Amino acid sequence: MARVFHATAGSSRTTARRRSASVGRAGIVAGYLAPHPPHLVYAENPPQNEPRSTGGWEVLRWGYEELRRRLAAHAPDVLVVHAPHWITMVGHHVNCVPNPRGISVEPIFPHLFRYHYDFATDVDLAEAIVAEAADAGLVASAMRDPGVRVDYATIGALHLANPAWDIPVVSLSANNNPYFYSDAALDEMETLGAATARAIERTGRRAVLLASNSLSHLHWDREPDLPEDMGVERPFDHHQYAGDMELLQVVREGPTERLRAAIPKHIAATQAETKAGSLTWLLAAMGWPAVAGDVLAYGTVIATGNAVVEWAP
Ligand code: 2X7
Ligand code: FE2
Repeated sequence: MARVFHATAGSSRTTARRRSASVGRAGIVAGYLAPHPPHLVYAENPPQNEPRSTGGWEVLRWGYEELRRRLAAHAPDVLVVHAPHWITMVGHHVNCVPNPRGISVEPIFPHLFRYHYDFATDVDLAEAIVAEAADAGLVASAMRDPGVRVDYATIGALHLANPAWDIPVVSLSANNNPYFYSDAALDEMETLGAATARAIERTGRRAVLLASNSLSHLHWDREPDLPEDMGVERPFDHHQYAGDMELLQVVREGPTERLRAAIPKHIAATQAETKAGSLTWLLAAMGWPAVAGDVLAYGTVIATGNAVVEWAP
C-alpha cells in the first residue's frame, strides 16, 4: 500500500492561532485557480498514488511547483477548496469530518488515480461556512459521514497545491442543480463566496482558497497506449484554445471585476468547467479584487485547457 502523509485532526484551531500570530494578518491572503486533472498527479508519481508513470504534462506541473513555493510564503492556517466533482444535488455541502481518510479513485481513469488520503479538516471554519451560507439564504449542509469518499477533484487540487498535507482543509461541494438546469447559474456562487469570506473573517483564519476547475472542457475519448504520450497532447481545436487565451488575457490584464462578464462568455464558448462555479466562488470570496492574476502555467490534458493562476491582493 502507498505511504500516506498524515496531518493531525482536531489541532487546527491551535495551529491557526500559531501561524496567524507569526506571519501577520488573518483573512484571505491568496486564491488560486488549481485544476485537478488526475493525469497531473499520475505524472508526478507521489507515494500516495498507486499507479506509476514515466512523467508528462511537465509545464503544468512546473506551474504547480511555483504555486507550492508561493503557498509556503503565504503560510496559511487553512486551505479552502471548491471542487466540481463532489456533486450535491440539493444545496451546498461542507465536509465537517475531522479526519477524512480513504482512497480516492477517478471513476473514468482508475488506472491513473487511486490516491490514499488522510488529512485534517478545520471543523470550526467548516461549520462557520455552513452557518454563514444558511444565513445568506442558501441551502447549506454540514457533511459528517466519515464513510463518504472524497472526490478526485478535491484531492487532486489539494495534492498539487500541498503534497505534504500539513495544512488543515475545508472542502465545499458543487451544487449540481443550477449547473444542470441552466447555462451557468453563477449568482449563488457569489453568495457562497461572500459567506465563505465572512466565516473566514469571523474565525480569524489566514486562508488560501483553491478553485479546482479546468478551463475549456472538450476532450478526447481515446487514450493512447501510453497515457502520458505527449506526442498526442494538444488543444481540442483552435476555437477551444482561443477561448482560453481570451479569458487568460483578461485574467492577466485585470482587474478581476472584468471576469464577471468574461467567465460566462468563456463558459458559453468552450463548455468550461468553471460552469460548476468554483472560480466565481473564489473571486467573490476575495471581493473581486482590483488586481491582475498571475498565470503560472497553461497546458492541455487530454485536450482540456488548464491554467494555474494566482490572485494575491
Ligand atoms: O476532471 C477532469 C478534468 N477536469 C480534465 C481532464 C481530465 C480528466 O478529468
Ligand atoms: Fe474535472
